Amino acid sequence: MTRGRFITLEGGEGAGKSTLLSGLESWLRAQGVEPLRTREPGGTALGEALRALLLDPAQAGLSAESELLLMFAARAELVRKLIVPALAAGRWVLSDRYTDASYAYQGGGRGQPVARIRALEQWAALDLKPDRTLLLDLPVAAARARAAGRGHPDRIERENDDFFERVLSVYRARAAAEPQRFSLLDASASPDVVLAAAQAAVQPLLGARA
Ligand code: Z5A
Repeated sequence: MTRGRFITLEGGEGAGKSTLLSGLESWLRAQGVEPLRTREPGGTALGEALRALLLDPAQAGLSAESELLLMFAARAELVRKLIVPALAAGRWVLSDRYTDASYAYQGGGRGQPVARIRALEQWAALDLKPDRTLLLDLPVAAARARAAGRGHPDRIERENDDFFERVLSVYRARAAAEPQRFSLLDASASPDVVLAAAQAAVQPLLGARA
């Protein structure tokens, strides 16, 4: 059995990940691939419960350490219960965010040490890396404008622009450091153009199927 492919989407708030995931999912189906779609934090019963807690504005005082550990608690479940079994069964997995988000938000945004996040990635997430990561790159002001139309901001969306600038700069640095895994997509383009760029980035993985 050929192992499935693991594709993750990353970017700041409102960068268009959900929109792109839907387009990518339909396109993959048309290519004969039935992907499993999931999201982080979330994707399992425990993960979704932790997501609700993590995004709840009532948890405004949550420490950066607790936030990091809860993100990885959700991820430990998702990796073991869903992602690894699916990949082993030959399925493709599409995830709306994954470990890069912890480096960007808890590392860049909250200032948690990279070495601590790396240790959690190795232990809690089994050091599982995506085959391809699509980074939706969008300036913070544009992301803010998109998010503004959505009503009640969650706990993390309430952070200030400096926080999101740090998040974006870590994402960009990670993409520059691992160009073989990351594809940087201009998220200010129209959804069709973003989807076409994502298809071009994923196409080589289709060709590599046995
Ligand atoms: N988080 C963390 O801190 N650490 C971690 O390890 C993980 C996560 C895994 C929840 O993530 C929060 O968890 C997130 C990071 C943190 N907090 N923040 N901020 P999330 O992914 O669920 O939340 P989000 O980043 O706010 O994503 P979102 O709200 O789902 O947005 P999106 O999926 O990127 O965008 P969208 O819903 O597809 O589009 C947003 C709007 O823009 C919508 O009106 C679209 O119609 C429009 N749109 C989409 N694409 C376009 C284009 N190309 N042009 C114009 N308009 C567009």
